[in-house]
Amino acid sequence: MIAVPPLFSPIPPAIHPRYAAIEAHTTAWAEAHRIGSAELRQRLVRHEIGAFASRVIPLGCEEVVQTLADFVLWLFGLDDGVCEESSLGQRPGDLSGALHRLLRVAQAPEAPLWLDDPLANGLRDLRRRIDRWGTASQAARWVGCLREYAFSVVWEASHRSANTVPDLEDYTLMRLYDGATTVVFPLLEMAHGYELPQQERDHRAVRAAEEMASFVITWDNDIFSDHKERAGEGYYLNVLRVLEAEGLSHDKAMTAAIAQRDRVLCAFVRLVDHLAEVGSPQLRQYVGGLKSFVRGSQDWGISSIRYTTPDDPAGLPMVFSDTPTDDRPEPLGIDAIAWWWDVLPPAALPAGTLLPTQQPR
Ligand code: 3E9
Ligand code: MG
Ligand code: MG
Ligand code: MG
Ligand code: MG
Repeated sequence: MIAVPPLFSPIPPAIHPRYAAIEAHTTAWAEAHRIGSAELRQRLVRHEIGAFASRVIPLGCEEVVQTLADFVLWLFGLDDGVCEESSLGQRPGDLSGALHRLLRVAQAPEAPLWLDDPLANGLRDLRRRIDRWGTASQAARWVGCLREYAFSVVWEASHRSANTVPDLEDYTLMRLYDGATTVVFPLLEMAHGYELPQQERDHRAVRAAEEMASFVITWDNDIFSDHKERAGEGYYLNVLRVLEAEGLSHDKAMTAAIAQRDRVLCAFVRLVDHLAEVGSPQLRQYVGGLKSFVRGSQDWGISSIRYTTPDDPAGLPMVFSDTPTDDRPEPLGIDAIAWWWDVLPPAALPAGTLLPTQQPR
């Protein structure tokens, strides 16, 4: 076991005060909807998914936090139960069909489709609650995000079926979607009862901020879940495995992955702080939501027994660090995401730097 050092996080932690009630309701929801096999469900309800949602949305409407918690449990029912642990996950074509049927339920919850399928029924319930708390366009965006998640897990399944590991370029692209981060974004708005103006939603700087959040959240997941994933029986895929396949030792892969997420996290904070200054009040709230999503995932990632695995301890850190291991302001050298650095505001001058007109004579 190689211990994970404390990772850099400049974002303060927070948790919704109703987290215990939310946790209990999510357990009851999973039982009522029979999400996953009895064995998987028994594992999932111990992973503090209610606390996770409560950290992601610490100040929002309780019903939306509850919807997020139930949705994340549902996502693990799908990602663990269908994509990673079932034979469907080895058959990308068939998996694609199964996901298309689920997407139809999300899109047309009123149609009596697949009424004997627990995942379909759970998704139907989630869609009804999204309609209740969100606008029509937020619900449509949620379905669209679910579709991009589905598309990327089919790509992952093709690597699983061939027992291959993608290169870093392909993996980065896949991971922007297969960590199910984009499906959470519409709930960040719904929890606070606002809608981002269309021009801002589609602005490339806002898209860059969302993608940077996805990158940090999934790289952090890869680092914290590596122990659990490596110890599992089947195929696994995370950034450490990708970097090891490119020739790095486990140690060097860990250092490299941490440096990558540190650099993106530095860029993310610089970008969202700038957007909060120049954007609408809604955008200011939205980037606050992205920050809470990043920090909430970090706090849950180091504490949930899903990752700490007490019977075979993962050696995860108990705290976060104030200093990045790498804060270089240049792109990472991954072509698909190099454009993120084009939308960054100019780097702040280091404290104490004199402007040219202030030079002492
Ligand atoms: C994550 O990747 C898979 C998602 C379906 C997990 C659902 C969680 C979220 C939407 C919240 C944010 C995302 C995270 C925590 C990555 P993976 O590596 O299969 O997750 P695992 O927990 O097995 O490491
Ligand atoms: Mg997965
Ligand atoms: Mg997984
Ligand atoms: Mg509504
Ligand atoms: Mg993982």
